Amino acid sequence: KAVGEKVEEVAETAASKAASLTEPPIPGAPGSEPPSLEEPTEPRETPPPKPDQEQPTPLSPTGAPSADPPTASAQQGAYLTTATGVRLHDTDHSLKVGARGPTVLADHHLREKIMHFDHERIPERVVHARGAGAHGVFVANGAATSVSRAAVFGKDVETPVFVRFSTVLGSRGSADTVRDTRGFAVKFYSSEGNWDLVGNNIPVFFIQDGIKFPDVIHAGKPHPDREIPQAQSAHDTFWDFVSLHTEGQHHAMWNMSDRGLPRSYRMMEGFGVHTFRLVDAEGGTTLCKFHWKPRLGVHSLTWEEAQLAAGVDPDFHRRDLHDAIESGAYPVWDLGIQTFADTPDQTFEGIDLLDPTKLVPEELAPVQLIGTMTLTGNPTNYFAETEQVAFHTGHLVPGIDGTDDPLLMARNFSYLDTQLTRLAGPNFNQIPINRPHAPVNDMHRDGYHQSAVHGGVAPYKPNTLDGGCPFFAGMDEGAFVDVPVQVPAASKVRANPASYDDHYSQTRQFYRSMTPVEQEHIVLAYTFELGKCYEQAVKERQLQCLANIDADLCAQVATGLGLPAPAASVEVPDVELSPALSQLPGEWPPDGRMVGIVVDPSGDLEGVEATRRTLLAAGVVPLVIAPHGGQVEGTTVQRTFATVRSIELDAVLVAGAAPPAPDALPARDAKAGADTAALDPRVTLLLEECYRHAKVIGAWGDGTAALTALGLDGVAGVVSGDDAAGVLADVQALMAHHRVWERFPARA
Ligand code: HDD
Repeated sequence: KAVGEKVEEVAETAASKAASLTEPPIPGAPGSEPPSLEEPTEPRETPPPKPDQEQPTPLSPTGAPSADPPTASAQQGAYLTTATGVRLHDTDHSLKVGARGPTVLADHHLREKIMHFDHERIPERVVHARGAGAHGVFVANGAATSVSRAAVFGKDVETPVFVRFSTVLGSRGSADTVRDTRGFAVKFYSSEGNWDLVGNNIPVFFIQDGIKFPDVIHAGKPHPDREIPQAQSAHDTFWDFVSLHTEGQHHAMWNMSDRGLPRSYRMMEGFGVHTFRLVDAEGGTTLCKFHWKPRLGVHSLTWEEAQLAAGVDPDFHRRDLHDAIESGAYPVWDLGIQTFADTPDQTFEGIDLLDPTKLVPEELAPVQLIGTMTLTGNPTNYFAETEQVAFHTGHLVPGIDGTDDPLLMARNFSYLDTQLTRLAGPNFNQIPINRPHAPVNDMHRDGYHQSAVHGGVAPYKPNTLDGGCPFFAGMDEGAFVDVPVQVPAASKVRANPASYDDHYSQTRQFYRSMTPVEQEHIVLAYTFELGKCYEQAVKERQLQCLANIDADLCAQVATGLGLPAPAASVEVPDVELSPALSQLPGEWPPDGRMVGIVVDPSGDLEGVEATRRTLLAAGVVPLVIAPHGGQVEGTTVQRTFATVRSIELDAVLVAGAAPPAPDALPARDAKAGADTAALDPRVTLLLEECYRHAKVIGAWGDGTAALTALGLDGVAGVVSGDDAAGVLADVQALMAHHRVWERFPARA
């Protein structure tokens, strides 16, 4: 047909369509029903499906339904293709004029492959860039239903979760075991939409007002002129900041304690930090703080272990989490809440609940357990899940609300904003890992990376054209209805409440609540960090802060720095100690712990097998260690001296005999007075380090000679005996305490 004819045809079709749309009667036409001024209350017919809004329905990248789950839909079909689905027969050779080139510009596959590679990296998170993720499930015990109507807290309700643990200061490729705060962010894919609990392993924060966040982070990040040091606070700008903004002293104290060096992500507490507001079914409100309690107890590395791990195994925490989940030693945390009456002053026992630099001691407000989280799955693809997951403090569900904590308010702005750059546009909630499992029917449209093909024509309300869809929900249909909280009339000011001025009483409370060995670690940490500062004025100002916290702490650090200890410069109210702040003492299950077993062909290999079986049955991972890989008389070797280091082990056993010194390696005395000439020096190093790091050491049969040679007989936490089973039983009992605390000079 001629073009003119076609145009005519299209115009006719459009006219007849328009005519058909006028039936039934045109509103307002003579004889028709009077027009309705109301938006319809029910859809006239089911609105067309909106592909991104039917989570988790699998979709192909074009928005068409797909048989594959969303995360797998990236790879379909058996053949290698271009990004547009054209099958390829070669991907190793660019298209050239003859085998020696030149390469031709017409090679689309080459250009597409290189273009995509060139753009694989996205900006790393401005903080918390280094992280590890895992999938799991949260099961509520129902205890919170009296204070919150959130479906996620309903008795026995199971909610899928994705968790991301992280360090704060380091870049994405930095070491895991640096001294730093750890992020503990949990995304609950609840039936009422996503709830993100974006917390840390420390219950207080550096600053009281989010407007200072860029400042504290700039102070903690590497110096801009040299871009060092990486991933740590041991430098001038950090200590300059916290000694001037003394509200940061409390958080810094936690960082200097063993909490700054977790043994594993599985052994960290988590805290929501802010006070949140729970809303019950009748609209009643309760203030609360969230706590994650690890079933394995809180456990930390020693400073030397942390430093060794940063070199020997920079992925220490990521590996630990992955291996534990892979081996079925699923990490478990109980979620708990401290609750407080929602009084107008929002304080509890004199503690300002809106001040994020303050905690509420558990002795004053016990943590009530409301559910359990178990991590059961590793990510399939780190970029797709761990890197692209986007948390946000504003992702709340009905029954859980925020408060006016000025830090939280700034966070509510920041977490949305940052994703625009990091995930390149406003549609990041369509990325599979961020998609809610609840149905989504928002009225957002278009934007970069829009992957939905929205149906309907009226993304506004009220509307008649989409039959009034989407509809508003009431409380009964699970709507998030804002609590009408009273805000006292006041002038707009740039100021803090007077209660925010006390920067030291809880810092002192923390230090004085520690056991002697924990206090010793704190002293050493301050001494190290300030020893790394160049500026005398910074060291002196921080010593002044320490003097305000505790005179003895200040004196010890000052001695280490070779500086005079100042007297306190402010009056600090004394507060009751809180033993719950200490990580010690306690007994904990051994799941996923590592026990090294040093073997030699002349040793007790039957005993090794029995030991392995007993450990595996107890959920502990046995690692057979020998000078070479392969097998030792039929026993499979898992680590050689080249691939093991003490940091990996929670205890070490010498099985019947220790490998002797090989001719090729010169023997050396590792410990004064020890007679280690006959021992393989790598065994000496391993045992020496395990001794220094206060790990349980055991040996049986002739293996005990190695302990004698090292002068370890009769030392606390060193077990020797005739048979493997007896030694192992004692070793397991000692491991329940995490470390042999008596071995530290200060004693537990
Ligand atoms: Fe934050 C990431 C935790 C204060 C701004 N923060 C981030 C993550 C965690 C926290 C765990 C990593 C999330 C992930 O794994 O993707 N942040 C906290 C806690 C805070 C806190 C417990 C205080 C109680 N944060 C805070 C403030 C601001 C931010 C006051 C800004 C005003 N935080 C961000 C951010 C990040 C972030 C820039 C970087 C990447 C991201 O958000 O998604 O928006």
